Amino acid sequence: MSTRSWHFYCAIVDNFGDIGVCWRLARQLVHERGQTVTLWVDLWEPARTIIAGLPEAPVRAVIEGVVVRPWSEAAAGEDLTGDVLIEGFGCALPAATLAQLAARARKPVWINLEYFSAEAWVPGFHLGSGYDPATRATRWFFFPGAGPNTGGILRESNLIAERDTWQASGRADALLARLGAPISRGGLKVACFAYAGAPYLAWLDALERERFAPVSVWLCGQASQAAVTALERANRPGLVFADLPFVSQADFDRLLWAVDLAIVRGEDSLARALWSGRPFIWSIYPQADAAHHPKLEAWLGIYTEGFPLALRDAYVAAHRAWNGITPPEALGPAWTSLMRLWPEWQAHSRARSASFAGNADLLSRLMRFVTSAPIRVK
Ligand code: TRH
Repeated sequence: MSTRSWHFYCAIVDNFGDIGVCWRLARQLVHERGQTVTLWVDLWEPARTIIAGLPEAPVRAVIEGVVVRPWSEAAAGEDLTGDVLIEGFGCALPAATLAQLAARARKPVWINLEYFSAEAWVPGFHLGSGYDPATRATRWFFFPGAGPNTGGILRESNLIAERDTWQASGRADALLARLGAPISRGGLKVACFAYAGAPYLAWLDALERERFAPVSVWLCGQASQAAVTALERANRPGLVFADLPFVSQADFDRLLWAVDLAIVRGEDSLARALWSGRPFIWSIYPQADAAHHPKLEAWLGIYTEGFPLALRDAYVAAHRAWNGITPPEALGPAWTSLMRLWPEWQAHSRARSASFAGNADLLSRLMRFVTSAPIRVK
């Protein structure tokens, strides 16, 4: 594919998922497809948490080949729209960008990159389009998803091979030591990156009760760290806790490759846990009107394909309790079952990772669409 110029806009609502996905995709476009990418970010400070090397002051910077700019620099007089214009998660583009889009005779391919969902409605909406009378441009809706007629899941082309090499190299302990995580040899290593409202008490009780070895619990992100501190972590002799610093995305991936089991949250860490090939629980981002519940059920329905019945039942029950579909007390029995099925859980996590990795990734699907998308000239 020829080199196109991409202008990619990201608004950071809260947390790190939006900028996390935009940054991974922007880098992939440059490194794997040789594209020219400008990533526009509205909030500089949270962007600096994810994009290492950004200067303190919000000014144009080139990081890993991606031009990163603050929205405040998006002013008339230079190209703000490129050949491909990506609106991250319906962020509503800056006024200067919209004005330029309206003024251009040859419109860019304008894509709204949506949130991942495995729900059944996604294939019907993926690559739907709408005409915007204000700019006289067509906007396409690109939905990441789990099935063939969706936008797929973000996965770097060398990720699985890199993971396999890394896991075989025995570098996990060195990584954990570097991150300041105490290592109990032979014990179960657990990483937890979840939201504030999760049933931590029920989970820690279950973890302690069902342990077949010493358990190290590495807490990522302030929400999990604060919640577990509130539960008096010192009073749990069977569990060793450590708060991890916020690490680079590369180290976050490796952390998931290093642990035996992870609790992850949001769409980006879900994908990374899937690619780890290790057992994980998805602490889904809570939404108004419990809209996240059908979203979770849809994912579980697809992800647990091929799980033996007992494993599937326990896995689904644990997710329902973790995410508030059933009461927290339901987590204990589900956890007991999961721990009894531990070798099977491990094997099926590996197998699902491999089968998902056999599907076309998000970038390939996006490139295929961009190459064939009709260009509107007005
Ligand atoms: O941060 P999140 O909770 O993001 C969420 C979701 O994306 C949600 O859909 C969105 O609507 C909401 O924000 C506003 O969870 P997520 O998606 O897993 O993103 C976390 C990112 O942070 C991911 O890219 C991994 C990265 N990360 C690190 O790079 N280092 C770390 O130490 C940790 C803990 C995370």
